[in-house]
Amino acid sequence: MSDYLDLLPEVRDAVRTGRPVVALESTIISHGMPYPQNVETAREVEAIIRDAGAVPATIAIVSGRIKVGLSEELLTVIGSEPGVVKVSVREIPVVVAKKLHGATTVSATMFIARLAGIRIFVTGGIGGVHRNFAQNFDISADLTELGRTEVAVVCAGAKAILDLGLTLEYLETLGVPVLGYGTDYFPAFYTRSSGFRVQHRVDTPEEVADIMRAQWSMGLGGGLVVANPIPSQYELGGEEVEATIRVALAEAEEKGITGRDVTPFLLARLHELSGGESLRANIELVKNNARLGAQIARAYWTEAPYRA
Ligand code: PSU
Ligand code: MN
Repeated sequence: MSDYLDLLPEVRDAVRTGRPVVALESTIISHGMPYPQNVETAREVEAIIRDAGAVPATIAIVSGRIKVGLSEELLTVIGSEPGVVKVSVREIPVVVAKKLHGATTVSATMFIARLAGIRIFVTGGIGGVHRNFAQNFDISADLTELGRTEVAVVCAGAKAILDLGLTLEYLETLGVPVLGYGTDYFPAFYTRSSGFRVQHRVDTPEEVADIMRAQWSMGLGGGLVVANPIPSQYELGGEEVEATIRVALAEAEEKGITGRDVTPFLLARLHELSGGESLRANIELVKNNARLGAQIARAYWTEAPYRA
């Protein structure tokens, strides 16, 4: 594993001694938000995790080396250089062997976090089953990875650019627990509720940590989704969001955008069409998730009997 991974010393020490560590993805930085707000947000999110008593570990690939924990300098490289590849699990071996720069999605970040011994990962929203699935067959590799990799993913649900009903169905098929944090409904990223119920509600970080321990110590594999709604003061209007999404989806179709370019295209258009409103919401929900992720990491590592 050390053939490919570079852990920052702080991250390595924390993992070795069983102190709380929180993984962070980098596609959200490179392909999910514009520069320079992306790098600024990434730094602030790391600071929030630190203030809450955990060690942040932003994950990315730099010149083919898998970095677990990024220096400020590398964070800026990933956030500003144009040639950074969006890396889901299937791109990891290619980007490593070709010694390219890569920003990891939820799926790739989960895989690498697990390899490094990290069990909690904070992001904005997970990928899922796309709308019009019967035609495009587009299901994010994030879901596959949630089905097989033992990492808890703290997110604000999944964006309404997706088919959230089908996304929840598919998570059920894969055996992935979906926990509503302080809510009975699956959040829709910019809005607090998608209208779809989650099966289980939790209200404290300790409850989440107990479920993680129960799942993994009995040998049930796979991840968990901790769905944490955007704070209400930052929530956008559901109908406006839906109208904007429809415009962006029609444009994507017209331009023939497919594969891994779909999500970044839609996100960028939403930011533009909403005049920056959606970007602000996006930033605030990630920060909110970072606070919760650090609390869960502390609850998990203080009494975790099970080590990576
Ligand atoms: N959802 C967001 N913002 C993002 C992403 C998802 O609200 O930036 C990114 C994440 O990195 C996620 C990826 O893992 O998009 C999913 O891409 P795809 O739909 O191509 O699997
Ligand atoms: Mn896809």
